[in-house]
Amino acid sequence: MKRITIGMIALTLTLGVTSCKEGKETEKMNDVMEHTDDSSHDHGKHTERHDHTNHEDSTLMIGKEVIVTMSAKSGSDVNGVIEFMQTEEGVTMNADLAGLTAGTHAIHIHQNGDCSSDDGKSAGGHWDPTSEDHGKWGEGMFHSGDIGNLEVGADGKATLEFTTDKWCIDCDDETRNIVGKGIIVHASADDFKSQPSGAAGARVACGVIE
Ligand SMILES: [Cu+2]
Ligand SMILES: [Zn+2]
Repeated sequence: MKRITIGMIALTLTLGVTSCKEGKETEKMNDVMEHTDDSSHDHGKHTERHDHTNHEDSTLMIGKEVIVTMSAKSGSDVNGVIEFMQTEEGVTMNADLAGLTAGTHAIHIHQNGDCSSDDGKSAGGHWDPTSEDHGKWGEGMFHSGDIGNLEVGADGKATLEFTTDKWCIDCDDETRNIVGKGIIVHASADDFKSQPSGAAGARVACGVIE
């Protein structure tokens, strides 16, 4: 009996996840929820909250992952990978880089998914879908690509984990979709003030989010 119950819960969860991806399924689910609301007030409250989440994130692909291989630019030896994962909370970025000079290095998402030039300038300026000024993430105005700085030790390595709901992987909202953009690591630190890009110097690594 217990097993059957667990099985049914698992099935319900699976259906719930499917409806996150499909707008039509969400509509169907709304109908069911209205009905549930009539029959049981408490249960109705519970499902209402789920409905809200489903509606907002109807195009999010939970679990979708993009792995970006960074290429060295401007004569550097920088290498590594940056992984992006869509979760219900937003996108989590995990950067794992090596070959950097010790010190502070800016890292940003730039507007073009194009690393063809040797200086990385083919990636264009900072990704700024909401027309803000350059700045520090979470403080006043900042670009959606203004991740910040990496701290690099004597071994030339750096890791950074970063999560935000200002991004999505391949959703319908172009102010949040990071696919098709570039990611750049700079020779110097971002000062979080200078316009339009924080005076972070040469581009020492470039990757395409695709
Ligand atoms: Cu940059
Ligand atoms: Zn910026």
